[in-house]
Amino acid sequence: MEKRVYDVAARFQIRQGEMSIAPYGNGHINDTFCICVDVGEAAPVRYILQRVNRYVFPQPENVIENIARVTQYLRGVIEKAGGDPDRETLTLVKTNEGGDYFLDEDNGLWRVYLFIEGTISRDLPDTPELFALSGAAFGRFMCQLEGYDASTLHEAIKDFHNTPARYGQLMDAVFRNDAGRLGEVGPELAFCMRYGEEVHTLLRALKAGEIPLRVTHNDTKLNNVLLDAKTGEGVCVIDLDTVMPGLAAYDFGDSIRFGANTAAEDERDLSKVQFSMEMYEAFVRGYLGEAGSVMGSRERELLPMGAKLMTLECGMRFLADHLNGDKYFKVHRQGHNLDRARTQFKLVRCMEENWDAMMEIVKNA
Ligand code: ADP
Ligand code: GN1
Ligand code: MG
Repeated sequence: MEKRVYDVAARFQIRQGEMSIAPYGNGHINDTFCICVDVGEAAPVRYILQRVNRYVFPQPENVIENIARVTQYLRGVIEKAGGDPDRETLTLVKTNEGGDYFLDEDNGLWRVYLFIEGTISRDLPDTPELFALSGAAFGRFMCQLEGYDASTLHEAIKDFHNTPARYGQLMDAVFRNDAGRLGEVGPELAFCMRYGEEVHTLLRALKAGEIPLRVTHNDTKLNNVLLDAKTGEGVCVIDLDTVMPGLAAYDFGDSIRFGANTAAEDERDLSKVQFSMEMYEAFVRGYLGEAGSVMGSRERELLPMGAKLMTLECGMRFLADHLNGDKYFKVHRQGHNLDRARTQFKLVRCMEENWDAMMEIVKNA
């Protein structure tokens, strides 16, 4: 590991002892490392060290401020409920100067979290039961933030889940054709263009006052919730970089697009990419079991639309990044973002084939 990562770790108030640092996790955005400190006890003490992605978050200081505020609030909620705040929410470890982040000589912004031990993070749900438990965790997270004052939050990424704006960004990428890849994406682009009207559905419902703006997570994929390694219960919702005002339907939808896919997000063999109604049903059960009581009937009714639009939106973002030359999402092979976009569009088609059943499950939950 680069010496520099060790130098950065030394800037934080972490336990003393022999230290090893290695890359960690499968996030697409930040550079994540696990710090392991041998403190002479049976188990090492671990931390998560991250360099926040400055291309994605142009003002990472604002992101840290949001996280410091939200986690402080969550600690209070968790304590009141008799829980363990060190385990049930993220804890920022202070720098030696008492700050929440360290800026390196290249203006890279680093932070450290306590490592939440005894948990697992999954890239595919093992069973419907585990997926239901992750649904419960995200539903609970939204309820925990019900009383939080949204006006204290910075907009970490402008128009993050504004599906019409994402559609517009894709069209901009097409016109610029920066990476010269436009010739490869004809069918995918034609697919997106069928949705020029439908992309407005949720934001129009918000504008019409049919559904509320809430404080939401905005990145609810399965590997952003840590589950108890023994019981599978959701322990802690992580990756709080995008906690901002948003829609329940988009949070619901992001979990579905990731976890009800029978294959990986970047699967090349599209015959393996199917929409699992069993996983969908399980997530609805877990999510509404926690959040259902605070949601209105129109808000519930629009959950399937959240799944479809979020999947389309994510596909459009992958496709736009492919056209822009892979600047946003981390890629590990040629055409990686295009492969990801294709799985999302296949899933949108599968959801449309299952639409009536998707609506019915939410109605009867
Ligand atoms: P990204 O924004 O790049 O997705 P994340 O914050 O989600 O970064 O972190 C990447 C991965 O690191 C997570 O999916 C999870 O597996 C692991 N992780 C992050 N924070 C913690 C933590 N506090 N304790 C244990 N594991 C963590
Ligand atoms: C990114 O950070 P990560 O890997 O959990 C992205 C999400 C996408 C997701 C697609 C800040 O999530 O919006 O849905 O990749 N996060 C950001 O896998 O853009
Ligand atoms: Mg993540």
